[in-house]
Amino acid sequence: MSERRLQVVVTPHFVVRPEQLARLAYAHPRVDTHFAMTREEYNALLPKVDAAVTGFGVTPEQLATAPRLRWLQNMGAGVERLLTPELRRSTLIITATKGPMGVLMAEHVITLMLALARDLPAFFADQQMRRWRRYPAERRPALEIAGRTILVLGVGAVGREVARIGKLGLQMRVLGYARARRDCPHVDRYVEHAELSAALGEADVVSLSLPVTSATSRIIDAAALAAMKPGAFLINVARGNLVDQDALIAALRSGHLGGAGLDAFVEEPLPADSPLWSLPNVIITPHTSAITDRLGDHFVDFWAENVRRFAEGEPLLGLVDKEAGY
Ligand code: OXD
Repeated sequence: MSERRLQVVVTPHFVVRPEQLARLAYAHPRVDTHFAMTREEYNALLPKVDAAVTGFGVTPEQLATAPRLRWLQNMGAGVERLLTPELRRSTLIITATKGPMGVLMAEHVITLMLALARDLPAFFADQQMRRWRRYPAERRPALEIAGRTILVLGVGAVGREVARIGKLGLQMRVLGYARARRDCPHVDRYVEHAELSAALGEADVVSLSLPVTSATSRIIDAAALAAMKPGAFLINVARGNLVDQDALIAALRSGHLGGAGLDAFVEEPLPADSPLWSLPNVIITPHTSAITDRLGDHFVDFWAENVRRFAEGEPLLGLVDKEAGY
């Protein structure tokens, strides 16, 4: 008797070219892949499929009318928007694209850190003016990174790579803050929640690579910012809501923080009237820390491997703990 064929719907993603996406059609011989180019096509297909590789998510109404649906592969890493109360309560398996972005995003963290350390924004401003200034009196000296301390909040796929490059490449001392896995060989010391304030005071650079959950929302609040070492840098490539943005602006304006490298904001796109745009010690990138020339390939390889595993009944990659929220 032949086994039932599995039906999977796949939605578009802006970094994945159609020919890359098409590779999913060959993920497994027993899987029929349906590409839904519009939300309407997706809505029409959802009741007929076993799984969805989706950027659209599933509404409670769709969940009620999709009897075959067993697995949802989120296209990105963060699932805070996808995880509706109904999905949390459902028996659906949810996976996120955890892992492939680790190195890419870590490269962005390191770029922002070094750019702040060397005060590249000031040099770019001079370059715009065709101005050759080696040591203007008002400019702080470049910060030497070797031997400095980085505190990595969230030692998952991204944080591990930040720790690795920081430790092995830049000779930094690495502190790690992680809820569960504490096995990164490049972290010199893991800190408990109760030690976080003290660790913030030890770090020259604080880098956020945490998911946003009820436990981590505004983990960098006014008190945490006040606990940071004077002149330290904050790097955020994760989610804007990890930080009290108004308190951050105040800490940057007062000079308590030396600078911030921000790829994630409370409101995105960052509104044109946000004071962050005009702070000289801030580098802004528009939620692009993972977007490289190879991201589309990484995504498709990950999703195709999970489709294969789904068809073979093997454990899926990037499993989301619905209780924990990531
Ligand atoms: C993600 C993101 O969650 O793009 O993947 O931020």
